[in-house]
This record gives sequence, C-alpha cells and structure tokens, in this order.
Amino acid sequence: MYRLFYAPGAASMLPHWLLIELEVPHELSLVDTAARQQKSAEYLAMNPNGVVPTLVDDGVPRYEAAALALLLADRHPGKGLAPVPGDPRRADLLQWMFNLANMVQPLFRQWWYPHEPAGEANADAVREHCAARIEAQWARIDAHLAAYGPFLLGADLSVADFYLTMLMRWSRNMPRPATEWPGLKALADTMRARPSFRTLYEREGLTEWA
Ligand SMILES: N[C@@H](CCC(=O)N[C@@H](CS)C(=O)NCC(=O)O)C(=O)O
Repeated sequence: MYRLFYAPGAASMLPHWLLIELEVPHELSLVDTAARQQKSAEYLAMNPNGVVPTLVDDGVPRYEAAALALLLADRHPGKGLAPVPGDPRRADLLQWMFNLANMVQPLFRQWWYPHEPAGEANADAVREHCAARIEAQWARIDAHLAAYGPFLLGADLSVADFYLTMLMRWSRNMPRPATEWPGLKALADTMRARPSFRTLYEREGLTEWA
C-alpha cells in the first residue's frame, strides 16, 4: 500500500496522477504547506528536504517526484508508461526524465521561490531570468515534438509526458505559458483529456488549466 503526502497543484501532482492513471490502491495525506507542515520534525524524518511529495511505500518513505514517477511506472507496467531496460526507448525515457528534472523543474523552483537563489531584493531579476530560460526550454521541447512527436518518446505515451504536463501547467500564469507553443499545446490538450486528469483535479480541488 502507498500513502502519498501531497499539496494541491504541487510536485506531488505527478505521483498522484500516476497512482490514479495506473489504478494503484493508495491513501492520501494532505500537507498544509502554508502552515509549514513540511518543515515539521515528523515530516523531515520522512523527507529531509522538507518538500512534497513523499510517497510512503510499504512503510518506506521515498521522495523526488521524477523518481517516484519512474518507480510507479516500472512497478505497475500494465499501461506501458515506461519502456523496460533493454528497450532502446528506455534510454530516451531516462534522458527526458532527467532532462526535465535537471533543466526545467529547478527553474520553476526559482520562479516560485525567487528569494532562494538571490534574496528578496533580487526576486524580480530572478523571475525575469527564469521566465526567459523556461521559454527557451519550451521552444526546445516544442521543436522536438514537431520533429518526433506527438509524445516525448514519439508515438508512445510515457511517464515523461505526465511529468511534462505538470511542468506546463505550472507555467499557466507566466508571461508566455507553455501552451503558446503548438506542439506543447497539442500534448497538453491530449493529456488534459485523460479521465485520470479529471479525477486528479477533483481530488486536489483544482480548477485552473482544466
Ligand atoms: N525536487 C523536488 C522538489 C519538490 C518541491 O520543490 N516541492 C515544493 C512544491 S512544488 C514544496 O514542497 N515547497 C514547499 C517548501 O519548499 O517549503 C521534487 O521534485 O520532489
């Protein structure tokens, strides 16, 4: 049995969406991030980074949204969301998962928490810097989809598309949201149409970017 510690719309969306998509039994624990519950001693004992998500997997707390997504897709292979080791598409999948985790998601961390890298006084400059870099990432990924899409791995839906969709959602109120790029918009529309996305929205009480 899994228990996911989550906050609506946060990085926990990714494992939450996959638990629903893969029809895996699980329980949810809401983390009140406004009350800084993620910094409590009890939570830090599970996730020393003090962030959501944490997925308790048969009593073992695990963290990092991208790693949790791969773990769930590998462990519950029914929908073929992760090509297995030995399949040439596995290398593509790992490349995209790490690429999104290293090159895209950290920019959002800085966008949402601009004081972290450079202090409150420089928050506007950090946001400007992040917006430009995030837009460059969208252009790069959109070009990939135009050449090889409709999904990141080509014809096959994978867990990386769920991850990319969460990241695209985070850009919804930015000066240039991801959906301004046609290949990204097409992928976002496909992913938003999945019944699991509706269920996710209902469970997390989300409305924007539906
Ligand atoms: N690399 C982590 C980042 C998680 C993260 O930054 N979560 C944010 C919400 S999206 C959070 O918990 N913020 C609250 C805080 O930093 O105190 C992951 O992907 O799991």
